[in-house]
Amino acid sequence: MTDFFKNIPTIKYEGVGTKNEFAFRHYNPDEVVMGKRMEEHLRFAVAYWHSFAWPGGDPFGGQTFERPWFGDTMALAKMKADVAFEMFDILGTPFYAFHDADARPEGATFAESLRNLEEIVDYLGVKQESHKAKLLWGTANLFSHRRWMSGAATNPDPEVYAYAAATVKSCLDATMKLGGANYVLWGGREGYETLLNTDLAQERAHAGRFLQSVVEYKHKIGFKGAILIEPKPQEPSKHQYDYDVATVYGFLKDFGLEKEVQVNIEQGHAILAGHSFEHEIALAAALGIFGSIDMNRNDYQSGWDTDQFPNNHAEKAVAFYEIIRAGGYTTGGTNFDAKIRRQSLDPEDLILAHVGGMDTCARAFKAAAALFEADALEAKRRERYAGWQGAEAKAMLKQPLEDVAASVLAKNINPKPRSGRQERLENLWNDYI
Ligand code: XLS
Ligand code: NI
Ligand code: NI
Repeated sequence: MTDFFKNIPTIKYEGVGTKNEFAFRHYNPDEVVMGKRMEEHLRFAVAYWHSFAWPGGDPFGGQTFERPWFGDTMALAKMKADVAFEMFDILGTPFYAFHDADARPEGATFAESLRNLEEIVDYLGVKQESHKAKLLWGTANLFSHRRWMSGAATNPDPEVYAYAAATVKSCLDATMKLGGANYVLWGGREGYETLLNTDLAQERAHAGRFLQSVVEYKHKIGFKGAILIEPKPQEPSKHQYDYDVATVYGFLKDFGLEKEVQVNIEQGHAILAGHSFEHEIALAAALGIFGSIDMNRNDYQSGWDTDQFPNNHAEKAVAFYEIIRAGGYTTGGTNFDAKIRRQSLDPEDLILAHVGGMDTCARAFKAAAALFEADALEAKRRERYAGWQGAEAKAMLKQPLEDVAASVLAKNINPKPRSGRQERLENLWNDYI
């Protein structure tokens, strides 16, 4: 036991009337909604990097947090893991997620980094046995160290490609050993700063081959989890090749991977790409590649990925509605890829940020589930497309263009426009929020 969270109680559900800051108002893990416990629906995960590795810097200033586990030794890495699992226990979160670089000190060579990773993975494995939290996903940090500055799999230097392959292999091995439900690839530097020095076609081909080899390796070792790509349009690169869900789908098709790889969709990334979170989820579901989400919120003015904790349940309800329509998570979950602000120095801030985020999601989820179960919106949607249920309409989709054209003359077709009823549907939403 460390004393980092001393005097902070385990968070319990007390309901909306409570004045206790250290309690859930909406998240009751055991409450059954749509035939399943909330905990199993939401599958919350804590992100190791924001809560335990990030020092509180921004582009104008460095470290603001002083944590007793900051430093480069294995002993400190283990203290970090101890504190992390204490936080998972306090929150009751069933999952966590981490990059290699969050959990182990960087070695002087790849071999040393690998040894450090293996040692911390063994340590995390022992922790998992005596605590509730399990691994939602593992991933490799292929963006922080200076070796990645010109990309990882898309680096012009073949040695960096090799180093990236070795790193991802080690992180897939680690994820498999810890029983991870997924493995995530986010291509932070898989893109370019300027086209003036970039062979875009070659870089894209390397990214495709790299991903194929990751999938091949997954099958070789028998990893049963899902491989997930996390789309993001830019930041840190000027342009990232995994721009958004639609771009990733085209990329997967190109390399024959659309049945092998799904997406991990992040709210802030959707906003940066000029989409809504719910659009990205709905599109991924429509394409059969919805996997998991990184839950956070972006500042709508700043133009970068601010990774704030969600606190607007009405906004998140629309996203959860799309997840429910998609059939919910299978291997995926709700990972808080969110960090407290750099002035939020106290251990309490770390806990209460997650409490608020979990409550926001639970409230959003319950509203979305109630609307879905009432079938109010879906009934209207079905009604809108009802014309396509007729045999003639279905047959038309098989006909050549000229036959469809001829039917307009033969039957004197003269369509009558109908209201899309947007405002009425928006009002309907408000009844549930
Ligand atoms: C950064 C990404 C990152 C991934 C994991 O913007 O969201 O945190 O989720 O590498
Ligand atoms: Ni993310
Ligand atoms: Ni992000």
